[in-house]
Amino acid sequence: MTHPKIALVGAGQIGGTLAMLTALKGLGTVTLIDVAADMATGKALDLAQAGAVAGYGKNIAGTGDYAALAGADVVIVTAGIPRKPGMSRDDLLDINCAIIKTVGEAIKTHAPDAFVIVITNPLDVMVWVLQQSSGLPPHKVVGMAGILDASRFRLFLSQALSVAMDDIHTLVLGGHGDAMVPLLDYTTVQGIPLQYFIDKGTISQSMVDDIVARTRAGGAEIVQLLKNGSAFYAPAVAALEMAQAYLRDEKRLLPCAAYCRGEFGVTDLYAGVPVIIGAGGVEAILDIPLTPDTRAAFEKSVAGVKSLTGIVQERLGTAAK
Ligand code: TXD
Repeated sequence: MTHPKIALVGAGQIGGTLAMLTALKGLGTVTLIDVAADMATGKALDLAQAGAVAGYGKNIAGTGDYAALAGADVVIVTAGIPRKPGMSRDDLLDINCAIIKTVGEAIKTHAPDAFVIVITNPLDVMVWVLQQSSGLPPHKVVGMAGILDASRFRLFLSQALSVAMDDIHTLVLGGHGDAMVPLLDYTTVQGIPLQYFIDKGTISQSMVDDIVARTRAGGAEIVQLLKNGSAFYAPAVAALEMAQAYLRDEKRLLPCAAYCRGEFGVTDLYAGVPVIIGAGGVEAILDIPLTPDTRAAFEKSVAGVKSLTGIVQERLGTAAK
């Protein structure tokens, strides 16, 4: 695609950050869409003016009209409300479900060929609602969470090991919630397993356990500090990594919320799994072997997604099918 169109539904903290990053990376033209139309228009105008200095083009638009989705190659959805201190991601279910259903129907009408990246929480269920209400094929609808969770785990581990984050590779799978599963068996530093550093005494098992716990609470830690809103810089760069993999056919192997058809024993549900993202969207899901303990933790995490999705299926009825 020479000049791809990237539509950002939700022009709030993450949407606005996404717009700036997209423009700076030259990934494509940007259209901000928000029910707060003036806010979308104002941010677009501000970003276009920034282009005079930053050197990117002026192709940035803002509107409250979903018709502006037309022709979008990628749609990134952050429409919804974020958590407040003390709230769980699941507490956002009712209000964000209604919002995402509306957005999905708009995408069905205006951008049925787009690759859709959902960010709105509770993430795994919201991706399911978007896919069901848009009718897009499941491989063109994906959720952003695992990359963000892995970025938190990589930061904390790099601090503990005194190694560069770039050299740490890991996967965080399952639901994007307190039971998410960092895969310690698949965590390496330039290919050297984490266990080597534990055996050497560079880091203790209890320190690793603390890093897992801090990763699981990573979102709440920032919500508590910000008081009004949740993380937005890291979620934005994570979603952009997925969009770029699609637009440039990069065949990236990334942890994302993808529609499972039996992988890891998960059926008709979105869950965080290792996927390959390229021009075909989610081109593959890697059903990698898990140790019994990790498998049990994964199944526990996905059970939470399954029960929340079941609630939504009941509320939306067959219309969601
Ligand atoms: O890893 C992840 N997936 C999470 C996701 C990481 C961080 C944040 N997570 C969730 O993303 C968070 O819990 C929220 O559900 C979304 C968006 O977070 P953000 O911080 O960007 O929220 P804002 O700043 O409130 O922006 C949301 C915008 C706001 O401007 C609303 O006016 C708009 O969404 N909104 C809508 N836009 C279009 N259409 C509709 N219907 C709509 N309703 C609200």
